[in-house]
Amino acid sequence: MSEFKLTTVEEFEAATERLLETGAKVGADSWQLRVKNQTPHCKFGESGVCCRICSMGPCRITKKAPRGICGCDVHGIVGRNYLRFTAGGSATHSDHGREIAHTLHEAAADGNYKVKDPEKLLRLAAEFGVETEGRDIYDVAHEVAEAGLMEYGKPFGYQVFTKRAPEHTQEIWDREEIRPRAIDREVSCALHMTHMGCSSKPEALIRQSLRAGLSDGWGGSMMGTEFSDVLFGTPREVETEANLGVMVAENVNIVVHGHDPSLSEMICEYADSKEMIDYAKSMGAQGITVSGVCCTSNEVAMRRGIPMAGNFLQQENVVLTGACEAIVVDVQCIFPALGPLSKCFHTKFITTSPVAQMPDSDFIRFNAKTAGENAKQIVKMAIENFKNRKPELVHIPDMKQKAVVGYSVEQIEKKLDGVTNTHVDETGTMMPLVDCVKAGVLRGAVAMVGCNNPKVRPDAAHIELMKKLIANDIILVVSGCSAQAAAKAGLMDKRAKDLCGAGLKRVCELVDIPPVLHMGSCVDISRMMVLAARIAKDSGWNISQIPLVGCAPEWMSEKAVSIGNYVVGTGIDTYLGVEPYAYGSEEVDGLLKGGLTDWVEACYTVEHDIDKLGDMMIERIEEKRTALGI
Ligand code: MSK
Repeated sequence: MSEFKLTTVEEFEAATERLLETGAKVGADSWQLRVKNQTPHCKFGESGVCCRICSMGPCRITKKAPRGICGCDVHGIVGRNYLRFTAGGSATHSDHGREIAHTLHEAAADGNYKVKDPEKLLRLAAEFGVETEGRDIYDVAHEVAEAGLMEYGKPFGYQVFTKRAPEHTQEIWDREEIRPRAIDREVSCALHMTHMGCSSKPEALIRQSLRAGLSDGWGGSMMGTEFSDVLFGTPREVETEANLGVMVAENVNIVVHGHDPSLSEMICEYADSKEMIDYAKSMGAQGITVSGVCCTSNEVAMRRGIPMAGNFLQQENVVLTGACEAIVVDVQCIFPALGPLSKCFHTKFITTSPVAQMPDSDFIRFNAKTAGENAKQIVKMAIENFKNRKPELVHIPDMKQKAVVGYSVEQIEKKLDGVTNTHVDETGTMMPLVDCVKAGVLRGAVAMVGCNNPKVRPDAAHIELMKKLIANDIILVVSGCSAQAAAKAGLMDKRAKDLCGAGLKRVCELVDIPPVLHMGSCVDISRMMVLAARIAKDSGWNISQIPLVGCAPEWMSEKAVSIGNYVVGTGIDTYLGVEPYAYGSEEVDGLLKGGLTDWVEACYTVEHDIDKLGDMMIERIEEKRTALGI
């Protein structure tokens, strides 16, 4: 086995520089150039003090003009903007979950989509009160899907999955009136509250931000995760590779990008068929390589071991290799820049969702009924495009790392069971993990998630923080683009145990895991909520007492704010490396960075110095340990 060495951020950057040289040759634009054009950013927008909710404005709050035309002060304006930002994220995640529910409703024994995890389906049926005795599994699947869809618009009651939380958390949600009702209602209510002439009280706006976030994390996102597991299988430990070097120059390269696994699963299925591989060979290629970007990549990596070409700010790089026959996208986090960029190369930019339509793309409308035909058409298009490559533009950076991924809650339980050899009932136990924390072998855990953002040196914050935390015996559970940063660096290679403190190293060896556990895509942060709930129940601690914090050092999207709100709303202190657009109001800023603790026992900390951010998380974990007397 070759010697293990992490890939450095400097090496990532050198590879990108080389690709940008190709880009310059063909007149391609890039995010690096666009950032320069957009800097400095508008301070009104950045601090959240610009209101364009009605057409009397836009109003911008300054010392000279302390109120908008309607009389709203800076706190109301910033609070409204924050709530709208959250609602955007919550709607987006939840609509993803809804799509998966519709796909489950289409599942059939002889159809495009089948039930791959019937045990999980039966567990969900029990939660939704769906009868299973003597019924066909597909009848059950359709009724569970319908029950899930009802969670979006039901007129009464609360999100079913909130019952998964410990009693104490549920009591807080009820006391603070933030237990989420129907998912769509929380988004609509957010838009209603922020309409001209409605709420301008920061407390009310931030309270609804938490509730809209919780409707995502304990509603739409959780549904997205659970129903995807039923359809495509619950992730299990699997080996894969990460970084641009996973693309193969001799093969037809298809890159899947976005979030919804319904399309990418089908593409993987067809790209792996003998018919398509033979067709690729007949066109002069040696085979077909499917790799991924962003969370679609995480989905297929976790379930099939499909390699990860890169994360958010690497999406243009896959085209710049000159070896990408097709970049196929579904929804979310897709740069419209891919359209014009792909025109500089032979790459087909294929959009597939009515939700994410973009200029300069080939639109192949994808839906569950025609999924097989759609996927086949896309794979064929990519194969037929191989001959159009310009060999002089092809350069794939020789850079990749091995990674072990697939740590669903179920897989973590199984791993722990393997260590203890104790009897585990159907819900498993987290006690071995809790015992390690109590004994101090593990100091605690950090849930690191989120994007890249050009405001932070890409990937550096994720990777440096992870290295620091594992050296301090803090285990990481990660998702989204944070997970891909870790995989690209090599932190998901089991040999990364050698970078850990003695305690975590021992745990990695005993349990046979890497120190950074890939839990999936953005919607899969719901897995982390379930994990926290299970640890709380098994340990007898409240979630807010667990030596655990959340972190999004390079976040950028509305979804990330929605996530932050449900993580904090669940009682987990959350550390950010990028400031939300809220610092223009002392009241809103004060609530987010402290006041929320009185409501939900957790709040945000924002720190731009990444090393300090790491120190603060370690300090908070140690404070929690001291408070527990461990
Ligand atoms: S893809 S939301 S850039 S994590 Fe889920 Fe990555 Fe952030 Fe998109």
